[in-house]
Amino acid sequence: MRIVDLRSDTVTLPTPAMRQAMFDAELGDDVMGEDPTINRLEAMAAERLGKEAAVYVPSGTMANLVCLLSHCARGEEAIMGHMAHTFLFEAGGSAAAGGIHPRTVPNQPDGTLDLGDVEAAIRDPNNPHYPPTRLICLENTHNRCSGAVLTPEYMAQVRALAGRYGLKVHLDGARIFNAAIALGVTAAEVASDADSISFCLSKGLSAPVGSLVCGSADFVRQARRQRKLLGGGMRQAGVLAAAGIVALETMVGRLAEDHANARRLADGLASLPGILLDPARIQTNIVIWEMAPGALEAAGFAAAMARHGVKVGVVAPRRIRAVTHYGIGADDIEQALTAAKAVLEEKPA
Ligand code: TLP
Repeated sequence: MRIVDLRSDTVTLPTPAMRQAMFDAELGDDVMGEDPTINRLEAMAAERLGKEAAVYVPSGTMANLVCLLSHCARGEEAIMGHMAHTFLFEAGGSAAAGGIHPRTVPNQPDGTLDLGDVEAAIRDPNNPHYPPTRLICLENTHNRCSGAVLTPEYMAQVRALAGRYGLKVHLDGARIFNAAIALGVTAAEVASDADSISFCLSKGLSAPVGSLVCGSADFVRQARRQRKLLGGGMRQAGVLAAAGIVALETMVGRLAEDHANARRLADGLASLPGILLDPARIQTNIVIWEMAPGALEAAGFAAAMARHGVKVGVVAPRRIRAVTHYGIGADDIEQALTAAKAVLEEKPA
């Protein structure tokens, strides 16, 4: 049976061109600034994101942590959504490694933070009872909000608010190219109102390893120090960065296929009794839905789907996530829909 793995776009494997580029990569000691392949990838990333500089790090988690550590000192506060990846899924790294106080405000279903909520969360800097607010963190696309896209107009409003209070803006752009493709703008436009951006090569772009942190030259100098502190200086890692260069050169445009497949999946699932999903909300490659009251719980549904060769992720007792990516075609979406229909029919009335 063919296995259709929709658990995450992190499961993507490098393309043959990436493997060849890895084999051929020119290498050096990156901690000494001498890996030509990493230097090239960093220059490309900075150019694509419209920033002065970039630094290559091992993971999206480290990319966000390096940014938070560069912006905030111990005891300072970072505002973020209650469903932000930085808050939910990074092992509390900003607090554990940086003593940074995360202050959550509710994520709206479209991934935004209400500007009134953000403003109300900003502390009075003259009151010694409070940790000083330093940073506002956004996520685009928003993982737990079903791949929702923040618009450049919204980002500009957050930037203006941050500017009024002297705060910085960090963008977790793990899937920034999905956002750019969905909006029909460049990644630089999506990133233009952020002081720092992290983005991943090893999700929809299919490289095996690595993320980039982008920002001003000064910011990236600090980020490089934080990367070293965290043990992320990787020496001859150009062997990995080579795949990242191929990813940026060849894998961005095709993300539109993943978005079309996600929409097809969402349309099909929404028509099944037992699944609660508004397909119009699916803008990129992440489809999250609720199991209706009376239908199987998420864990039971995911286990039954796996018996039909389709892997999905359980994100809450009644909530499931499926992510489309390189290697998943229209046939696989059909297999997933056929499996879902069969599983829902299997359930005794
Ligand atoms: N997300 C993973 C899991 O950790 C949930 C996934 O399968 O989606 N920011 C965002 C928005 C992310 O979705 C992720 C990974 C990261 C950061 C962290 O990237 P990695 O896994 O490279 O540390």
